[in-house]
Amino acid sequence: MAKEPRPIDQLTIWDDAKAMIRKARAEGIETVHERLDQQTPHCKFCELGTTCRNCTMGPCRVSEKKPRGVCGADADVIVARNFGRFVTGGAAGHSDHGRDLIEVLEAIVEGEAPDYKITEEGKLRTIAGEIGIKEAGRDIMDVAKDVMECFFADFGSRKKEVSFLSRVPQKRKDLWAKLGMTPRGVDREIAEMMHRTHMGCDNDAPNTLIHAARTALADGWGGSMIGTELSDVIFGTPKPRMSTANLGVIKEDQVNILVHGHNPVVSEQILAAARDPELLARAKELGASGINLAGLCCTGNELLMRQGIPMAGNHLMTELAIITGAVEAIVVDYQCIMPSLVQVAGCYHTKFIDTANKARFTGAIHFDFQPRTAMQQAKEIVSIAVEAFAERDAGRVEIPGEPIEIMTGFSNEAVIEALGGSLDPLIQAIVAGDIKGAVGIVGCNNPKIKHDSLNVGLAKELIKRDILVIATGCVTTAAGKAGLLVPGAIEMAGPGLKKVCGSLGIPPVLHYGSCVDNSRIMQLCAALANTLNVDISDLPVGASSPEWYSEKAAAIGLYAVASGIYTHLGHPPNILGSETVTNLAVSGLEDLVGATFFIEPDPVKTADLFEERINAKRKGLGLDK
Ligand code: XCC
Ligand code: SF4
Repeated sequence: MAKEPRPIDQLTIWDDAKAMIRKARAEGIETVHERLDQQTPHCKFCELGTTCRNCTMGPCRVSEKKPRGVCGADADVIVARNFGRFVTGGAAGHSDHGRDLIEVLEAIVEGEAPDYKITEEGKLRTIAGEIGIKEAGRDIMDVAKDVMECFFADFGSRKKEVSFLSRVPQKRKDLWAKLGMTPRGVDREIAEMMHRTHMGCDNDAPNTLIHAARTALADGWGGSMIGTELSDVIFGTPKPRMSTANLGVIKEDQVNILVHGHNPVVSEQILAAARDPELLARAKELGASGINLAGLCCTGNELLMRQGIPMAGNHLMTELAIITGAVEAIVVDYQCIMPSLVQVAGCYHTKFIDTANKARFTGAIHFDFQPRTAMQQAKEIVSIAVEAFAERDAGRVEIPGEPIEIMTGFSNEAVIEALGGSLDPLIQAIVAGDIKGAVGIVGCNNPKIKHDSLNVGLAKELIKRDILVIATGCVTTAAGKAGLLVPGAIEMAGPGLKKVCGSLGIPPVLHYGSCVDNSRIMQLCAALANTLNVDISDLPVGASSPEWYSEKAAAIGLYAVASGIYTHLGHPPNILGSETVTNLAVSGLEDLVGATFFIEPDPVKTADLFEERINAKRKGLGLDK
């Protein structure tokens, strides 16, 4: 028997989302929420992490009654292996994204990418210096070539550590070396995890988890960091600017193109093509007043940070954006793109266009997007969207709500500039106790959790307590829609944070970019620790992913913990079937790396725990008695 759909008020905190779920139900269109109902209850073994499918003597499901798989693996081994592979999937996603940026840099160096250029020569030279490449007096293309080679080598097997470990405090690096956690090469750690988790290899849960941490660190300080830094070099380092968010950014009288996924390589070109005079003229001919580009998820974050392009929505808004009936095309690259979008687009005139050979969708219009032909392909894509405007059914268009103002563009470079050239004023504000500490709230939505309730709830609780919040990924849109990303949001902050942010004219929640840009937060923590001559684990900081769902979020959480940052998850990964693994995650890691995970579904209790931790760290640094 089909289940009753859950009441819409329980699904999301947003009016724009509620209106679109209502419209979807009226039009008979299925969304993530109905599919979750169909899939619930989930398999208990899989939830606990005690299913193994790593060989054909199985699959095995272990329990108290049947404690070992056919090969003899127990729950600890199976859970650790599953979690190891889970994290590795995430590290691979971020890192392969990073590699794509190296390939664009390579194409630039070889003169094969006429539509891309080195936008930030100064930043490229700084990076070269940090990774030990001589740059003074050298032609920028020669420097770029060496940086490109060095980063490619970071993915391989010949290095003892990835290049950006030069940013890590020495104490932390020594600790990693002692624990066997130093990330050597990105692809190497990923491949080694696949090897270790083959039947008959690493059958010691803690040992597997150490390597999971090493793989995650190869992501955070390798693949992701390379992705962020080269995106800045090629497309520009973000600077503070204003933009808007929510479904109201979709314009009734324009051709609407949504870009979705993670990598700016495609979407930056779509943006440029959307400004092409011929395509604009054609749009006008068809009765549109212009071509409107808006973002979803992290591709949206990339364009928002650097170009101020408005944000239509986060993960759980992606289906709903199409349901406005006013989207001519959704152009995707990779990651977090629900395959259901093809079906939802098919219910309207919306063209679903995929652009990556490694992320194809059955039923999509496919472009094999290449640096060499980028602009020409981007124009073809925009042209498809423009022509689709003629097919729009005006009777089915409903765009809910008015756009909300947000401030974006807080790269570390921009923050340091706002502070007058160094981190000292920030450190002084922390020392004085005006800012008690900082927490990065990052990551996703998950239909198991009321959409954005925890993302917003936690951010509000923290700023009240004078804890600065840094937002990335899908939390950005949540914070933005809640009015937390504008300078005026200091009215919701505690007195100290209000004073500091007020004098700088910045919001108490800073948008720091996409999910790979969590590497910016790692760099900031490392810089603070280095300035104070302490380890990252000594800082009054924390990390949180309240509504996470993805393998990538698990990788981020693990590299944060392994870097010494106390990290909150709103719900647990599938590890509870092993006491050893669970205990290690929520307490045992403290002794090893100076930080742990904690799991807490309530935003107020979460804020309490962060406050307690931050106060303890402040005491440790001698800031408070
Ligand atoms: Fe994906 Fe980055 Fe999560 Fe959003 S936050 S749902 S991973 S888009 Ni990265
Ligand atoms: Fe079962 Fe062991 Fe094979 Fe896993 S590796 S499926 S536990 S026999």
